Amino acid sequence: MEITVKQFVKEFKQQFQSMYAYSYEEGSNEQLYNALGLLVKNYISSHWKETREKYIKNSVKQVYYFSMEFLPGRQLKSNAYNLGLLDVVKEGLSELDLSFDQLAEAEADPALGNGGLGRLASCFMDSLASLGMAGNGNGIRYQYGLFRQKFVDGYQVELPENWLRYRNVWETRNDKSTCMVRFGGNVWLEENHQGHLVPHYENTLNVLAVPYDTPMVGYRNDTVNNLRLWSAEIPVEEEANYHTIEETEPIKEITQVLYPDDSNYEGRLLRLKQEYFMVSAGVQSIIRHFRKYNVPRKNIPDKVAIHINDTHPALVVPELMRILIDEEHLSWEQAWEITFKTCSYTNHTILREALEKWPIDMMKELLPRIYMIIEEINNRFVENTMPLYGERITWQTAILQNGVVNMAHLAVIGSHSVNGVAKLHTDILMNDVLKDFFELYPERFNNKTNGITQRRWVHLANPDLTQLIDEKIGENWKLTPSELKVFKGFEKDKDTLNKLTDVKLKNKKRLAAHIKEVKGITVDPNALFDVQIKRLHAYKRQHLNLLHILHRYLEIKENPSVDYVPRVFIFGAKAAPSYHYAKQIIKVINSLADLVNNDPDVGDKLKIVFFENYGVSLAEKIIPAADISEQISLASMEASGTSNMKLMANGALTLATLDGANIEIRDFVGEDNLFVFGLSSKEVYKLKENQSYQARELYESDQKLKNVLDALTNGTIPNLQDEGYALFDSLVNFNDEYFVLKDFASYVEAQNKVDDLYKDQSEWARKSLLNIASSAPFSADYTIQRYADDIWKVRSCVEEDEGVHLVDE
Ligand code: T68
Repeated sequence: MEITVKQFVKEFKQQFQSMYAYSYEEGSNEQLYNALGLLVKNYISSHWKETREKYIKNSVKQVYYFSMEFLPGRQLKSNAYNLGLLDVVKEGLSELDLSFDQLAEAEADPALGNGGLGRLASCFMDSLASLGMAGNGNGIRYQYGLFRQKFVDGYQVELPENWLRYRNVWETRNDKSTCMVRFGGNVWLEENHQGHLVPHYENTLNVLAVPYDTPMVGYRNDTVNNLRLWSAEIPVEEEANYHTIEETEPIKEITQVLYPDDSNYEGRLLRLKQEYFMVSAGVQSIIRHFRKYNVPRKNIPDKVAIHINDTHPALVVPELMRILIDEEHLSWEQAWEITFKTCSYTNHTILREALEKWPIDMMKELLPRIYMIIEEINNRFVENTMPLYGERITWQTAILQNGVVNMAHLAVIGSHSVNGVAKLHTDILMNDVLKDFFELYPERFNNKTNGITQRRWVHLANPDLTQLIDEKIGENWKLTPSELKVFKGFEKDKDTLNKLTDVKLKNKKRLAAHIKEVKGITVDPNALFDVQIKRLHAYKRQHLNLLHILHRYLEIKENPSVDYVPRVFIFGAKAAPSYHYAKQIIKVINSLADLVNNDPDVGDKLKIVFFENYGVSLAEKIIPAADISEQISLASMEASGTSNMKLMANGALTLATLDGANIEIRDFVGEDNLFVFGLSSKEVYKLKENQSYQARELYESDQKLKNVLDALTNGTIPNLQDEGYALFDSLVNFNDEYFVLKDFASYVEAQNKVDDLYKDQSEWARKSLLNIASSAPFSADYTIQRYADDIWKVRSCVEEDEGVHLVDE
């Protein structure tokens, strides 16, 4: 976009004045940010309109990514960057004596997701737009995002996240495109004059779905796609029926708050309401938009792809059937053909406790018509499957089982494609979790390893690294990520390695200053920065990290001259509010931090920093400063992981089990350039199968491990209630479900190798460079290209010479 600094300055002043009726010099950071955001949005709006019109004019196939969660992060910088305006904006503001970075910090970070799944959805939005593909997001505009985490005396406390407090400049409320969503009541079918069975409804609760649209700006290609988030309101014509504020609550609460659990299915009625609300509004608006295309309904799959991000939006399948049958009057067979060809599904977890199974009674009562359709889908499935595959497989794969609706089964049966998010994960789906389905429909299964957008996670988060890469290999890698491999050619170049070390040090100094500011802890930027940032969960094994730190602490106490490389262990993690054990782990880490950080015997050898309120914005600060990336889940448990990719792209060396996408990281960067430890997934499966694991035996036979575990309960760590005992119990007395003790020795050994390598700074820098140069395959641009080719069958709508241009990896 062509705008001069002079023009920008003029427009910014005008924008501010028209909003606040005084001069910008008197504005607060929030006000200045709002004015700037709205101005940038103005610049976006013509492209937004043109993109939409172009798609309709050319009858372009549209992808709709249905997700209960999106984690876009702050948008000002990223939008200005993708538009090609960031430098102009920065320069213009500095002419006005304003700091861009300071204003950018005033933006609320919309925490409309729990973690990896929501962030992946947002990386995909960025890549879809940057590739010039017609990709729409469909989700919920939660009034409160994921809770704000605080530590009080080391315990996690959850506070409401009122992200809309100072308005949201990026969204546009779109009153022209509202939809009505119906819940409950009675439904019965009656034949009309044409002989169609039509449903009649009575006593339903009617909820108005109001869309708020947010532009998704492509990287320098004039494409602007749409993220549509729905908000629940009382229908205007029904307002008179509501007499008190309390009576309006059941409606307003539908989009009030995000469920804060990323791994445990609770089966709350409100959650089911949220899911159907988002799905129904989304599908209705797709069908409405499809009509603009003027093609027969049987061609819906040629013009529309609906993606189901985990099972949360799986009601898309019966909802699309409902609309096609009840409102478009198609036959069951016609509707099914369309639905199944339109939908595709991604699985993100193998955790049994996370699988959604809604009680039939609940579904029937809340969504009577939808339940009828699910029952019919199930009956037809059973009828078709039984004669070919027999009783066992049929009942194992049915949608209705033991009084529940199995949502994964609904998603698989209703989709033409089912994918996992890393090679190992997809293998596990095919051979274990969905193995019966793999027998029924082998052709539906495929792998799509996750990816990240380098634009946010490297170009913007790490400008100094970006500049160094530009200086060495030119700028092509920004449009063609695979070009990054050229950087490998510099692995022996002293100048490059020195500069790379300098960049890292500079980033670490910046993070050290932030640590000082928010935690009051002084850390040495020359120490090794060891980072584990992700949700807190037993399978991710933050407690394995904890045990290793405790081990180091005990060694230092015993022998203060022990030769450890000074380290800063950095954590960022939220625990689900009801996940007691995860919260106990947080408390123990925080108490250990108090002990270690204040022990004069320890000095700089060991520091622990547990950041509060980990999220996208904090990740952007931490990741560029990381030396070690901790990816230590029990093999087979982490579907993919994506912080592993972000950290690698920023030059951290990975310390990992062979789990999720860590395996692909190893394959791309080579065994010598990361640290692998622990059980393989095969070994984990075997150990579980033959039930031979005895955690207590390890505790009793390994003296070092015993010392560490005893330190959880013998008063070494101050200020604990029963949290140390809880950890000890789970690990020793309840046989250590995630094999922490089993992997401990090999983890400690790998950590010692990390120390050894760090002593050789130029060798460390060489490996770091190789990691950066090998990270291109994890560009979400490639991931999206594969979804587009294999699943959605959509193509770029921009000219060959515009924007991101992918050649093979
Ligand atoms: C994550 N899943 C996977 N779930 O754990 C991670 N779940 O391995 C993977 O990299 C990532 O998805 C992207 O594929 C989640 O983040 C959730 O957040 C979630 C939320 C609600 C309910 C269940």
